[in-house]
Amino acid sequence: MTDCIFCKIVSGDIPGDIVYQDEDVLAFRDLNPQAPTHILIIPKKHISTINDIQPEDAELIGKMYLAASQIAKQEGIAEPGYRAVMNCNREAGQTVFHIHLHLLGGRPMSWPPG
Ligand code: DGP
Repeated sequence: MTDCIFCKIVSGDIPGDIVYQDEDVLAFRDLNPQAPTHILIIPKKHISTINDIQPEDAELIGKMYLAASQIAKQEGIAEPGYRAVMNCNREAGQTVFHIHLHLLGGRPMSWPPG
């Protein structure tokens, strides 16, 4: 997608503070962090929202969570705990329409979220 910010980070057209990547998944620090650790984990393939995930994407979505687990260990937040959350559409607060798993940690989290 030519007008997608996260596709531009995948292609290198926009810089990202990259903490992890493999063939299918990229992870970089959020520009506007909401916790001491705030990393976005995205598929390199453009998928706009959770609603657009197809059955053939199942392995890819699993790889995003495997990356989350690995990055959490790297960042030292695996044992104390972290949140991995994906917003879908307007009412959930999605602002970038390329799916991304927010990995948040380094402080206590409240529940339910606002
Ligand atoms: P969401 O509201 O769930 O769509 O989250 C979008 C996140 O993306 C938000 O926390 C800010 C972050 N973000 C937006 N533009 C950029 C960017 O160009 N670079 C980085 N690193 N993060 C961005």
